[in-house]
Amino acid sequence: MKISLVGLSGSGKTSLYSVAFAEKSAEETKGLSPTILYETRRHPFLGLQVGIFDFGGQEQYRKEYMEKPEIFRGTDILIPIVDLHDPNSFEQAKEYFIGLLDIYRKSNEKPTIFLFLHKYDTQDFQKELLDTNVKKAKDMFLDLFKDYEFDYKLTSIYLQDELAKVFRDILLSSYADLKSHVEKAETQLDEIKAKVIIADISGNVIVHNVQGVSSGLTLRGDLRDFINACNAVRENIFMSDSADFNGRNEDGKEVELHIFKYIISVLVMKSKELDRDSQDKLNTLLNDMKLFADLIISAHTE
Ligand SMILES: Nc1nc2c(ncn2[C@@H]2O[C@H](COP(=O)(O)OP(=O)(O)O)[C@@H](O)[C@H]2O)c(=O)[nH]1
Ligand SMILES: [Mg+2]
Repeated sequence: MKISLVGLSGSGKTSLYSVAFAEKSAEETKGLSPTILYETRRHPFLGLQVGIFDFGGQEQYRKEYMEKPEIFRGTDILIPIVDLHDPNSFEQAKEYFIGLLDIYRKSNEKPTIFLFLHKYDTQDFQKELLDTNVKKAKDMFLDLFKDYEFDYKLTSIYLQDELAKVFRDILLSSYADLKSHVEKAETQLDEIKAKVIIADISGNVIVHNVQGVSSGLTLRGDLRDFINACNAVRENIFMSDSADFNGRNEDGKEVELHIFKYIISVLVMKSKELDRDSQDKLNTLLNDMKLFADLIISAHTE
């Protein structure tokens, strides 16, 4: 699956990638240097290789791509980015996007489009101006993509958890039934009195009810290592596609890991025996995640 991030220089493409996928904090993006020509990164998600193409947006490069439209081809999801802090750039961004749509029209491609109205925050920026710019951007850009499967998002790297969810939902959008499972899991988690993290085997957090366990989509390193180690045992020693692991200490702290179909992991942390109701709900959740894993596998083999 190819995701292309496109936008003028400085609109925030590399920052978006870094914060959502590469464990960077928003502050750390301040020193990023402009992308030259374009950069490609691969990110595994639910067993798929997701390619992320970050196209440098400076004028000279934009010209080059327009002359070499092949590099945009095969995009499944196009993410045009508008910098809400820089309304003077809107007109130029619009021209750029129109040029891109022209390329897709000529090659008969119809990527799904998610427009990011980006830098939706008041970091060194006035609230009133932000609202004005959102309105202006909506007026200018929303009509542009009406022939496409289209949605827009207000995004900011300073809202890292929300941003991770935006990308998660975009990545899931290509699998019809998966999203409803994730939404169901989200409500189930609220009712279980234990800490639960649902992640894929590469450590992309899909749903959780614990603060501070992820940075963007990426699960904390120690927990990721734990999942990796258990996954190796599953594969090399158990030689089965699913397995459960359990650890506890004298104080009654417990960690439970369930791996389903070498793709989904559910990590449960508790400090005492769960009440009956929570345990029932956890069992329902685990069953549902098993199903979820089956669905992913069948989506891949389709
Ligand atoms: N306030 C704010 N600044 C951002 C946001 N995203 C990126 N930036 C800043 O915008 C500048 C340019 O970002 P960069 O990712 O290099 O843009 P690119 O040229 O499109 O790759 C950096 O100083 C970032 O810190 C955001 O959501 N909010
Ligand atoms: Mg860049």
